Amino acid sequence: MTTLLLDSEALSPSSHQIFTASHVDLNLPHPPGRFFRHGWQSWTLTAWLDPHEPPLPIRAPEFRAKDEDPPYAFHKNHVSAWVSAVEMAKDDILLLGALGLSGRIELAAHTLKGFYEDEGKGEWIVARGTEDEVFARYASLLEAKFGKTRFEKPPRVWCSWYSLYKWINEPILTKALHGLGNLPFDVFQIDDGWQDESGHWEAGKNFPAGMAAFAEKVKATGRTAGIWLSPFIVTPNLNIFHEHNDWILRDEGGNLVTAGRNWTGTTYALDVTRPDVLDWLDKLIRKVVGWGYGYLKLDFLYAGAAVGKRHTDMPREEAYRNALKVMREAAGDAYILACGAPIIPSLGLCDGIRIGPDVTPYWLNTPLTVWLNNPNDPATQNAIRTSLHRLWLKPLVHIDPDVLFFRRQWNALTPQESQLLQDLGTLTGFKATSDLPWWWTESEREKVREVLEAQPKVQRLNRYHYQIDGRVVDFSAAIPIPTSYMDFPVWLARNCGFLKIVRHQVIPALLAGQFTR
Ligand code: 9PG
Repeated sequence: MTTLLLDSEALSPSSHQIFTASHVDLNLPHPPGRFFRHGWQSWTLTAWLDPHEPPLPIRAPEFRAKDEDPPYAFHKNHVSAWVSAVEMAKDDILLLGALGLSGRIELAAHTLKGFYEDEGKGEWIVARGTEDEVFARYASLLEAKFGKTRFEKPPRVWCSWYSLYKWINEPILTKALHGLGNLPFDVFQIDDGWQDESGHWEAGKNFPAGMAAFAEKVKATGRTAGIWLSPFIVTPNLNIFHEHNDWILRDEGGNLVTAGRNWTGTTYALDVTRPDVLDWLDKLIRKVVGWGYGYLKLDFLYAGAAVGKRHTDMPREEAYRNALKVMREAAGDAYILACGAPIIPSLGLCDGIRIGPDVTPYWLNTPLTVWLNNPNDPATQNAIRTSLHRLWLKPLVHIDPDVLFFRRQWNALTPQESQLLQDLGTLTGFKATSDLPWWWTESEREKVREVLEAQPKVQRLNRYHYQIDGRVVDFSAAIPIPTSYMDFPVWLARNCGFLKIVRHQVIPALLAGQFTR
């Protein structure tokens, strides 16, 4: 073990140093005003936090597996994945960043403690300067180490999830595809629901003509066909779960490792170091690309880096990156959007990456976010907060803040909240929506065209204020992290939250599907 002791005051403004060590202790002259916490995967909280407030664990275990970096879920101090920063004075930021795959940084009183989870040695950067300067410096080192997206411009995407959820079928998607007319969408992407189960990657009963036939329909409109897959997780009802039970990752005690819940129940993680699993992943991606899909949204990727005892013993994020590389090679020229993905280990192997939790057609689901202490939960406020703190990744990879809402129908966001999300889409340059075209009024449809075509001048004024073509946009409303110190029973919070999902997400989806069969 090599611990490097550094005194932050030895670093002059606008400078940086690079070191190799397994541990770095960066002593601060006084407790910082703010601490930048970077979440492990797409959905995990990323924000400037008040270091005096201790971390609050997510109260429901199924969300800890899905949303957090599980080994640190109950850590007494704040732990940041790969990079952290502290605010020592106004415009005087100190950043400590790892250039290796398993780097973590803990804030312990006056010390930033960097460590590699696998105890290995690795590179670190310490930088001092303005917020823009230090994050740009870190990003350029990451680019040199891991590479960047291969596509110049992010695609403009229609995605089926945030209107139809899993209730998709061939007729309704065909209607949506044709309803887009000549709006400038580059990709038409089918989300979760086309398959019968995650792990059995064949057209389900709602796509009787098969997935290749649907890709043909999309391509005939001049667009790229996109499809969703969660290649690293399987559900327990599947043949592969029973026939290849040894493919499932186990913990040290021999128990199967669950990868949290999705909309259909508990999922399990594959052991992605097994040659037979890698071969299966390779064939899966080649099959889907062979069907005609040129845009792959690969979701729940964190499961590839779950904690467990693997066939080949290696650090979990290295196992993840190797498996992603296999899929990258199998995908050829297809665009890969990584979702639910550990951020740094995905760089250079994906073209786009989701940088926040899912949006919803409402601001916050109070029972799920506030009562359960889960700022990673799907909700537009949570999505804006985390995505906004990851804009510094833009030079490396297309950053996807999730879809924008243009519809007023089936949308409980206020016009100001919808606009804020659209402005975030403009900042990232990654513009997508799930609105069903027949939900738009004529003027909403025109707004879609305008936003998709716009290339405004964007200027960062300060942390939460941007100027977009002369208009000042204030994101402050999304920044607070509301918490509750009341001990609501977890079952009650879950059920109340679920009611909100039914009211605003499930019912509109079911009604839309009902009339299109
Ligand atoms: C499809 C979706 C969409 C979405 C992804 C991911 O059960 N859950 O709490 C849960 C939360 C988020 C989630 C799925 C399930 O979202 O981010 O864009 O593709 O999967 O299932």
